[in-house]
Amino acid sequence: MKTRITELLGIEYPIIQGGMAWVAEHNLAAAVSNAGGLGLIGGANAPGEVVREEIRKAKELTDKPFGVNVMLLSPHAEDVAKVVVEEGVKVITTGAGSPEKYMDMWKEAGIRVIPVVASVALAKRMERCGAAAVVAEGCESGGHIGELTTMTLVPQVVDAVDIPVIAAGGIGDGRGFAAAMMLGAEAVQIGTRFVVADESIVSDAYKDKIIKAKDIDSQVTGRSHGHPVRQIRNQMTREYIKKEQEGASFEELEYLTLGALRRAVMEGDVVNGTLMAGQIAGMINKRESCQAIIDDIMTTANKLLSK
Ligand code: TUI
Repeated sequence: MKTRITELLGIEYPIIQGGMAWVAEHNLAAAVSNAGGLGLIGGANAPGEVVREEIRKAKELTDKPFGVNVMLLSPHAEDVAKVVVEEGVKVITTGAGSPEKYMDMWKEAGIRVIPVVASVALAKRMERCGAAAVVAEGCESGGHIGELTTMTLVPQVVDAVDIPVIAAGGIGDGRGFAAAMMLGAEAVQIGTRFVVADESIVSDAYKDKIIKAKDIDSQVTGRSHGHPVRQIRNQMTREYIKKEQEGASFEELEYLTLGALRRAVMEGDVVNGTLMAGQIAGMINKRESCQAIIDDIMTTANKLLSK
């Protein structure tokens, strides 16, 4: 299947892996790229030198294109923004903010910049400052989210910009892929289904929570301080939301989640850890390789779209 995104990025299938904090490290990114999609290394809150090492390790595992996600709320975003240029990364996605101040530097380096947006206004601004495409991410996604659903956001962004649009949020199989194409998207970004991939380094306990999750098992924390995060409900989310309702300060809430994503991913702490996952978790019921995931999505999507 060819779209402007497959052409732009030199990939076989229009599937991009989400740049998930702690989860999207070099093994997963390389596996997705080797399977014909675009793998991404998630910069998250990591220092520039850690991201540099991740990029170098990914290069050892694949000669296919891969990208880096720069998380703009990170205290190291500026450093990471420079490291990606120095390491010759070809594609950057950004999240949780506007990458305007880095655009000139990245474009001069010939990098294709694909900001993740949650509104039409930001999509238009990104097109004006030279983005090659945008990811329109609905609030079905795991992690930090905006207000609109994928079904409403994607067609509005498609109508508002001329650059290609990648749909994200609540897409985990060939039906979701086909639906996104119907909304005018030219690729999809998938996160949660890749969290449970064989090549993902995420703890077994975290993967099991996604596999066992039902449709209503995700919850959004952090609405009270403007940083809503979707994750699977557990003791931590219950305590967090209770404290939010009691009017706890941002600092107190932050303290509750300090290092919690790392604990979930690396140590399998599914009780007090942060289990970021999208609403699609209820539909994900097995572990498989990245190749099997991509093949399954494309086989179903091709059948549906040729009907
Ligand atoms: O960035 C994401 N997802 C993420 S980042 C992350 S790490 C984190 N952990 C806790 C708190 C905050 C971050 C986990 N998941 N997705 C892309 C995304 N970007 N979703 C929403 C946005 C967004 C929201 C508002 C982008 C821009 C924006 O406003 C910018 C502006 O200037 O208007």
